[in-house]
Amino acid sequence: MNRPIINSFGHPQKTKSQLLREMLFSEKLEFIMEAHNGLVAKIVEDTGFKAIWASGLTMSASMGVRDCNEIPWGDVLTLLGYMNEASSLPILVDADTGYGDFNIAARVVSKMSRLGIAGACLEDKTYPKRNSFVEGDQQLCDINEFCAKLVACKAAQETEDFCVVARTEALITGAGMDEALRRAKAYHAAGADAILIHSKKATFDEINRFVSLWDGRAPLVIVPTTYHDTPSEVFQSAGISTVIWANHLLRASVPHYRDIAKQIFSAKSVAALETKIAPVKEVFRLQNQAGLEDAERDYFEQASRIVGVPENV
Ligand code: SPV
Ligand code: MG
Repeated sequence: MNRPIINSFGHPQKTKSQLLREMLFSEKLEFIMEAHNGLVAKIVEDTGFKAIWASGLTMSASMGVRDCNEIPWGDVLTLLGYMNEASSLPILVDADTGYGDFNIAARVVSKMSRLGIAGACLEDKTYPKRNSFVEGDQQLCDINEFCAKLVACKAAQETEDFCVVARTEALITGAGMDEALRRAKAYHAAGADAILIHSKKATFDEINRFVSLWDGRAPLVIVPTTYHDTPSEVFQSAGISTVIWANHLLRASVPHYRDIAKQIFSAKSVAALETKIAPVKEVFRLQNQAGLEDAERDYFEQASRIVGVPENV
């Protein structure tokens, strides 16, 4: 939910979108971790992260489909609803290209903001998009068309602080640095709250060049998947606002799932695995099983006070 979280004194605290906005505009380098379901969202929160990236790649992969809009956007909303309830962290959604034209993108943003999602990131490729690291054709959409999409999305958001992050894929598609800067400036003028500048290079140099030419008119967000060896201090001193660790928990799960599945398959037994897997009790904790038991007790006690029916009847 995006409603203000109530603190222990009963005072409303900040909404999720306000929290995300503060991160984007803070002086300090901030980090956002990916999640692709409610369980992972809860683990990200438990770890200490302040926000979640609902990654298009990892949500798709977790459903066994490709990252090219194979999940219908209604299903993305359903998944986001679970993730948003499982964790109190703000979610920045990877909304791909907005799943269609300006009209579809605006409808999606309106629904996401009503669901309590903190922000949406839209990228300037043609629909259906392909993951930025997939070899082959990567098409930028028309700059005016994308600006109109951003204007429509900002007009459609139904919570004041909802953040629209505009992502340019100009460097990914090979359109060049000047085009990346031209687009980033236009997207900010069209209402984007922040700019995500993406690169598939193995070093930070390309993004660093972009940052050195950027006048700071909007915060910059990066996704260091390929330039993974760059220390975060370098991002901080370059003036980056926010780093997204976009796919690492999904990728971590693959070898672990495979390893455990292989062990059980070949041993035809689950003996000796307990130290390598989470206890069932930990799964219950992540699901907030205790919350259900507390609620049941409270409601039945209240009901028995109201109607005077003895407990356990
Ligand atoms: C995602 O996480 O789906 C992203 C980031 O869009 S990337 O995969 O690097 O394009
Ligand atoms: Mg994506």
